[in-house]
Amino acid sequence: MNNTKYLIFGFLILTLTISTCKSYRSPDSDHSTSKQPNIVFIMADDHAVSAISAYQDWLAEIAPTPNIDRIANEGMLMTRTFNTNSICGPSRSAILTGKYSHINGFFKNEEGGDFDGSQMTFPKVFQKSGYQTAVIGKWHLGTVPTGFDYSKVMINWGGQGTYFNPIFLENGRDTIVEKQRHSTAQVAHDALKWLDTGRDKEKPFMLMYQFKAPHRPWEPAEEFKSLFTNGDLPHPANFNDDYTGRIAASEQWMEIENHMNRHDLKIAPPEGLSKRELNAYNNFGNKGQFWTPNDTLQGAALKNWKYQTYIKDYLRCVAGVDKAVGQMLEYLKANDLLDNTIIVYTSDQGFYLGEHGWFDKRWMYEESFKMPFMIRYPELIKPNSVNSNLLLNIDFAPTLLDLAGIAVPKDMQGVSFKSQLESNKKVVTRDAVYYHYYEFPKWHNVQPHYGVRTERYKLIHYYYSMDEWELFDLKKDPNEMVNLYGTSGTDKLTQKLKNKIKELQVEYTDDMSLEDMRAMTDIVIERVYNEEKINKH
Ligand code: SGN
Ligand code: CA
Repeated sequence: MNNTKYLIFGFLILTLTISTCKSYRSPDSDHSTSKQPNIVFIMADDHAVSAISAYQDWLAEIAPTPNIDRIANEGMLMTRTFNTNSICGPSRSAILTGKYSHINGFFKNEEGGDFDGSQMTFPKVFQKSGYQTAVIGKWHLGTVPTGFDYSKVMINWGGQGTYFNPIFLENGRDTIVEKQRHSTAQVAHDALKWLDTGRDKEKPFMLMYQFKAPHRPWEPAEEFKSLFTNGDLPHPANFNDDYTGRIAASEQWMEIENHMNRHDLKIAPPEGLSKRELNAYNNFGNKGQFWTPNDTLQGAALKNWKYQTYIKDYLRCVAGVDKAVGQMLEYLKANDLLDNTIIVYTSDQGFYLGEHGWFDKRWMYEESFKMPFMIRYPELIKPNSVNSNLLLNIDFAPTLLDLAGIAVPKDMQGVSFKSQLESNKKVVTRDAVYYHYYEFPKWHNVQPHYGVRTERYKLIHYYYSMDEWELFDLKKDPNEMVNLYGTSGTDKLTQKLKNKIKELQVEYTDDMSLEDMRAMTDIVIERVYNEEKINKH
């Protein structure tokens, strides 16, 4: 580590120490425990807004999600919820702590170390306030979950978990290989079991119900494989983006046409390969190596074949999640818990379903920056409500605590949007949201960048090994194809947005030098969870 890295590290540790030293108040004494709402926080992995029919986006008719939609139809649909760093672990850490990545310390998925579970998180606050807490399913934060009365989280494949034979760690002690069910069905089974027999029914509960699906490599359960077998699905509008005027975008490795591997697209490997050969066979394509399943399939036809294989498997995985959400809603209803339970549906971030020709996430472009978010709580929220204010994943923690009548720790950077759920109340809303992504070059060669998004405009700075800016008018160019940065008549607007970035960087204490930001990308700290270590036990 050079001096800069030490400095950043010292800064992170100091921040974490300060934040964990602050105390929080217990719930209002007149707020009787029995009346406190339960929470079911449902989170999928990489579930794009466009693949949820409640959003009425371009896939709505083709791939309906009736169970997930119920949460929105009977509650409120948020149309402008964004994350602070569009990648799994960092988004999950931001959700748990209510703080940006540079404060909670988990800013990269790869080689950025593990989540510091000793810091304050919203499940811990619920637990200290008398709630029964549990996390079941995907965790992906390395260290053992803290703040939960019960945990059963996937730990294989670097904490990603697998669709089949996933390995779970139960209560930080027991390793269990689940061979009977697909990962989504297993998580559903375990969550319902905990609700039914695992918890103390005298206390309110806060359950985090978290799926691996529909994450890469998009392996649906057998029962969903018959979906979408009648012909091709449509392409998104900017499927054939050529990245003109956007240098960072032209350098990524996440094109459906050029960077999907054989395993992604379910090409059966030849028999008799060694483990090493099998890996090489499966991963072929990741770095742009050309392959085709059939010598006559080339060019646009090959790109379309890859896209169809991908999108169909992705949507079949979504169908599995939708079913699991339905099972949860049915359980709550059958057990008279539906109306006193706040139900949230979200995803750690969005995803590209062919927009810009891509899969994966990471960018501050809308498809990955945006998170689905919907919330059902009839006590407060009218059915079919829609909220288009600018919200962030760091707001989830304060909002859920606030809804339960629990004081929000003062050092959380997010703000409660409880008042926005009560439609008759005047609310103060943000005029801009701030974003910062650090991981590079793994896995998809996406330049570290930060930026700001207002209702209408977005300004992004790619700063790691280039110095490039992008400016978009989201009203005129919702697909973010035309970079207006440096074009005539945009100087004033650009300056205004740059000032806003500075203002938010100061507000969130992310106002370090570019050199220090680059040093964060360069940090190498080994992760805890990996299969080899688990196998040694
Ligand atoms: C894996 C995937 C990547 C993906 C990261 C992060 N490759 O490494 O495509 O970007 O996870 O995903 S894979 O070949 O192993 O599937 S995240 O959800 O954990 O952020
Ligand atoms: Ca994810």
